[in-house]
Amino acid sequence: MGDVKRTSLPHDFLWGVSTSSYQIEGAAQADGRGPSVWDAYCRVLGHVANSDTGDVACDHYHRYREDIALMKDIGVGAYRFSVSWPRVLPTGRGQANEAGLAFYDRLIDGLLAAKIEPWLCLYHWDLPQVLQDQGGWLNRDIAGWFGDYAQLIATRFGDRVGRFATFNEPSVFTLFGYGFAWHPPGATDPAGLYKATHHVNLAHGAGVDALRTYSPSALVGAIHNMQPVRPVSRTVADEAAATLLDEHWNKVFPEAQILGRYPPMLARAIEPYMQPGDLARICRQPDWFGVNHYSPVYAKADANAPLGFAWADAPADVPRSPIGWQMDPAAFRDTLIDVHRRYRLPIYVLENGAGAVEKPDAAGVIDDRERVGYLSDYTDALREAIAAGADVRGYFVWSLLDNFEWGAGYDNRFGLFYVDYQTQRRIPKASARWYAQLIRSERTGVAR
Ligand code: GCO
Repeated sequence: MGDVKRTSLPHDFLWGVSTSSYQIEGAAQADGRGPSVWDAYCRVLGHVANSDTGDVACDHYHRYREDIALMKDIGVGAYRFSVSWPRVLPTGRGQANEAGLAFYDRLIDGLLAAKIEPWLCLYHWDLPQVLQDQGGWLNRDIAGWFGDYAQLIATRFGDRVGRFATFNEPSVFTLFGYGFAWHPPGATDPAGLYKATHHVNLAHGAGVDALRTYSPSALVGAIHNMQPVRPVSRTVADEAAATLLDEHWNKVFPEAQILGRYPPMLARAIEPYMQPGDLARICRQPDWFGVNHYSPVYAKADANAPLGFAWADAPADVPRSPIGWQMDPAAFRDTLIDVHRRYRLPIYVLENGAGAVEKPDAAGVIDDRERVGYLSDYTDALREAIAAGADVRGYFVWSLLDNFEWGAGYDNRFGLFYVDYQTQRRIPKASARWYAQLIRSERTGVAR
């Protein structure tokens, strides 16, 4: 792909890194933070590998200054993080927790001082447990609760934050939480899934309205995992499974939010939970489209699964990352081109990266060449997408730090920086140096 490397990126192309609150902050009991659904879910045996929890995580709550310094060292122009709803509103709504808000003030001010643009996501899955106790995403009132939370955040931080996202990967937390019981609340309840899906979309609409009202200059969007869904075989049943998973995974949120419609199969399933005017409450033209992408996914029919389909393994012979995820940069390129054609919005890749089970060698070095290979191939694919006309304006690596990888606990590491959880020491991996070099060469126009 020699020519591809010379494809020039827009001069203001944004290089960044991403994290999320529950995965890195720790300080679960500090300064009045309330419990989230993940705190509760982690405590049930069997939910998370090694019974890991986010109680301490990377202790970013106390070490954010050091983490900003790491970002500055790499030279990123932007940092995407999420606010922990229960840290700023321990009871979900009503009285705000000043100490929690003050943490994000310090973080944002530190980023701005380091000339790193803060990108703030309102929801990366850590719903206040008290709201779960009132029905959580099954309670239609949650759209209003989310709107009030968005108002608080816009009012408090809108003077310094210019980019807001409502939700991170709504399809993942709804499908895993209500379809497969892999995330809180651990349900396998198709009716609950359809209802929760619709209520998340209503909350998105309410959130966008609040952000735009209380922070009028903000540029607002949402972050969607977009991955081609492939049938594991060419049978009619597996093809139908892939089409249905594709509606859940790639369509039911962005199509409702941007095009004002539900995809055909899910439109029928969601219909009973809709009220007149709902799609008009959901549909808002965003300012940008956030894409998270790692690999294609495979679907198969499964008559015993609650939704009639199941995840399937990728074919045995495909290239894989160290934790077994398929590596297919062409699928990334095609996804970006497809998102561009469908939505015609500025695209920011807000997550891409590779997981590994790794540790420093005897010399204390983490030579993560597989991750470097992955990032190199995927950023080349991004250039190809741009050369083909996709309006991609930024790319953020997942993740700055190794962190709490949901059901996999701390075993799977995605960081550019290794975290020694015993000492909380951060160690740059080879990929951190590679990324710094990439950013530097793009900035100075030096050919790679
Ligand atoms: C997300 C992701 C992250 C994961 C990452 C690696 O939704 O943003 O799930 O939180 O850590 O995708 O799996």
